[in-house]
This record gives sequence, structure tokens and C-alpha cells, in this order.
Amino acid sequence: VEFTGDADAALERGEFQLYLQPIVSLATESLCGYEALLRWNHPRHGLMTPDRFADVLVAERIGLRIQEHVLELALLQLREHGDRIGVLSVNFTSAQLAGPRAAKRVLDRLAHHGLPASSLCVEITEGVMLDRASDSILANLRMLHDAGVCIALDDFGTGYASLVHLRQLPVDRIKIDRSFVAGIDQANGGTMAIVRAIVGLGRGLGKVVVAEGIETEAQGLRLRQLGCQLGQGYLYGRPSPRLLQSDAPSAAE
Ligand code: G
Ligand code: G
Ligand code: NA
Repeated sequence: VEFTGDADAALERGEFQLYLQPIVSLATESLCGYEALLRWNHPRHGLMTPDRFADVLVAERIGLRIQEHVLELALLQLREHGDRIGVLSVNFTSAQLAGPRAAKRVLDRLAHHGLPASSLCVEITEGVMLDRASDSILANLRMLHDAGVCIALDDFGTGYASLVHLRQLPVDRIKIDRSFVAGIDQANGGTMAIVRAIVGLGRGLGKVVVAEGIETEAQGLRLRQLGCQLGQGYLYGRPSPRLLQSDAPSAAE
């Protein structure tokens, strides 16, 4: 642990905030949603990304409460600016998806705010399937999916059993990890072949394929040519506390 923060007091003071990063249609470059990314705006350490404070949350056993706060902040954003956001993607942990009432709780919060289930996309990594509670997590994901919540499988291809998990999980979207996108315009290394295969696999299974970490026009064009539908990255917009000044988002497909 790099520092001990009083995460509990920080939560009360509103130091945990969401930054939003646009997700666009690669064919038209039009907005179709955002991903909510957690930041801790600390008075002494400044603005921190989760990799810097994740250990603190574990040490102070406050991870689950922070995640619930993240969902609530995300739903408030949707309630206030839903017409400008489109579908809002929120990162979920396995702890948040375990237990008999996890999905019901999320659906209740959506209903409480008068939001359609389809306005939320739950992002998970395949790591959730390595959790002891994977049966319960799977049941909750099915319930969310059946209710119309979008489920996205993040960092796809970086785990050790991606294909097994892709078959088991009720997934609507797969997100190509940015490490693959970064290598796509190098001639050697075979990254291009891997990305082509992931897009083919995803589309063959009827999933929407999202590429993360797109930084250059060449990467965006290449991914679009390969049939990847959605994209996210600094090229289209950095994570920001503000929404883009743009027209209303279009449907994701
Ligand atoms: O921009 P970025 O540094 O936010 O994200 C770093 C990592 O932290 C990413 O892998 C991202 O998925 C993860 N992350 C961002 N926001 C959240 C969140 O609200 N909850 C969880 N569990 N992870 C998050
Ligand atoms: O793992 P997760 O998908 O949630 O990824 C989000 C992370 O990727 C965040 O840390 C975010 O700041 C970072 N990110 C978003 N777009 C880009 C990009 O174009 N390039 C790089 N290097 N990182 C990005
Ligand atoms: Na994510």
C-alpha cells in the first residue's frame, strides 16, 4: 500500500468522482455512449486512477461501498444527462455481482431512478469467473442480461481461458484490450491476425465488438475495416468529468 488514505472520510467528502470516456461508432465516429472511470481526487495526492488506490480500498475494506457509490453516481449522470450519454458502461467487480440479490439490487436502483435497463452496460473482466462465487455471479449476470442490461467482457484476450468464458457468460459486447490495439499498425508480431480473429469470433457469435485504447486515425480505420463496430480511446476523447459538446448519441448498433 503506497499510502493510507482515510477512504471512508474521503467517500463522505465526495472525493471519489467519475470521469467519462466517450465510446463511438467506428463507421460514423458518432457518439453511442460513455465508460465511467473512477477517480479519487485527493487533497494531497491529487487526482488518482484506480491502479494507484486499489490497494488502499482493499486494505480499508471499502471496495464494495465505493463500487455502490460508483453505480449511484453513474445512475445520477444518466438521470440528468441520459439523452446526451446514450449507454453508460460501468466497471463491476466480482464482489458486486456475488450474492443472491446482487442483480435485483442493480435493477431496483435503475427503477428507482426511472431508467431503462438498456441505458446501463455492466463491464466485467473474465477474472470474475475465477471467483469462488462464480455460480452466483453467473446467475446475476443472466438476470441482468435478461432484464435488458448490456453486459461487456472487458480486456478480452488477456486472460488464460477467454474462449471458455466467452461461451459461458451472457455477454453482449466484447472489448478488445488496448494492448492489442497498440500493436495493430506494426507489420510484424501477428497482432493484426489476433485482432482479426477476435473480431471474427465476436461477430460470429453475434456480439458487438469494442476496441479500447485507439490513439491514431490509422488504428481506428484498421479496426473499422476489420468489422469492429465500436471504439474508445484518446483519439475520440479522454476520460473527462464533462460530457462532449455534441449531438445526441445514436443507438449502439
Ligand atoms: O483510466 P483508468 O486508469 O481509469 O482505469 C484503470 C483501471 O481501473 C481500468 O482497468 C479500469 O477498468 C479500472 N476502473 C476504472 N473505474 C473503475 C471502477 O469504477 N471500478 C472498478 N472496479 N474498476 C475501475
Ligand atoms: O481496463 P479499462 O477498460 O477499464 O480501461 C480503461 C483504461 O484505459 C483507463 O486507464 C483509461 O484512462 C485508459 N485509456 C483510455 N483510452 C486510452 C487510450 O487511448 N490510450 C491509453 N494508453 N489508455 C487509454
Ligand atoms: Na472497463
